[in-house]
Amino acid sequence: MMMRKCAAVLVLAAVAFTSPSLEAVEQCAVPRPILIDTDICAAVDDVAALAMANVMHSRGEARLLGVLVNTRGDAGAAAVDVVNTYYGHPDIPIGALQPTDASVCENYAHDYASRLVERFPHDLAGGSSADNAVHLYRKLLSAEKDHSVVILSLGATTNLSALLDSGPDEHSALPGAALVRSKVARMVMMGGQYPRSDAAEFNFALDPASTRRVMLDWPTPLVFSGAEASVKLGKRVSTQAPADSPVRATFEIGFGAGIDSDLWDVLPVLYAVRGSRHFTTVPCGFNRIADDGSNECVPASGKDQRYLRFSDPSGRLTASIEDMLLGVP
Ligand SMILES: [Ca+2]
Repeated sequence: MMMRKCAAVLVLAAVAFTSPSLEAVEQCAVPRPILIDTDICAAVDDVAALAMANVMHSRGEARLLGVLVNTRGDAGAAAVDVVNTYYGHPDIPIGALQPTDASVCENYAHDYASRLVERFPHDLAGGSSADNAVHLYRKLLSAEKDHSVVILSLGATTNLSALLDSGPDEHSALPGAALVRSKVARMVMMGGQYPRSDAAEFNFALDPASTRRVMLDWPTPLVFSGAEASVKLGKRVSTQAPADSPVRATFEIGFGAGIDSDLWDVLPVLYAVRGSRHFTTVPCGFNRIADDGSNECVPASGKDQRYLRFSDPSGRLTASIEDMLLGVP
């Protein structure tokens, strides 16, 4: 019955050239098809988020269609392949912002990406050997049902802005914005602070012009998870996960063994896959981006932009996330 209702909702949206409501999306498309756009290398978060997506993919809650890297360092895409390979999904497509370069993330989390690549099995040599991120977005989106894909933006918005600007190719005759409108149900973005940032948040400040472009022109609902929404964990992962786990290694390198620290990217993954069970959404109006990447929700009509509220006073949700990261594949 639910599948029939979902099909009707999605067909109606397609006929009306609109996006289905957030609530309809949450009830439909299980396992949920997701794409992750990551600044892997910059913070430990991205490895944890990618690990969760792999676990949910194995459990049949999500379908991880592909991973797009938005950092320039060549090791980033190979580090994604390390995590996917560990969880038994070595062939999940990986795209990269190109051209890549020799930059490392030594200022962040002790450059765990390069160290993972040295220590753990994978077969993608690096971002220069990966598909171009925008090309891969277009290929993967065009193969999915209309209004079905949830994009998770966990870093810079550079690939997303380039996707909007992309032209027709061998995968789709639609230009980028139309392809997104056709295939994407919504995008969940870690970035900003709500309802207004005290100072520019890291992700939005990586490429403020692209962030502003996405807020103005992205043609589906947007849901933001801000700097104020984080969980503190890592102690158990870095001491109890299997010794051959690249997730354990990342926490050891980035935080140190036995240390709990703040993570942000895991929350949007949970929301994207499981919907509003653990969260409430608050209308943002329009997320206005200043030149430095700082943000503010301002009243607007015609936009469906919301931010997440999350609380976990019992710590149960945080523990369940850490349980997922502890799991043996
Ligand atoms: Ca990130």
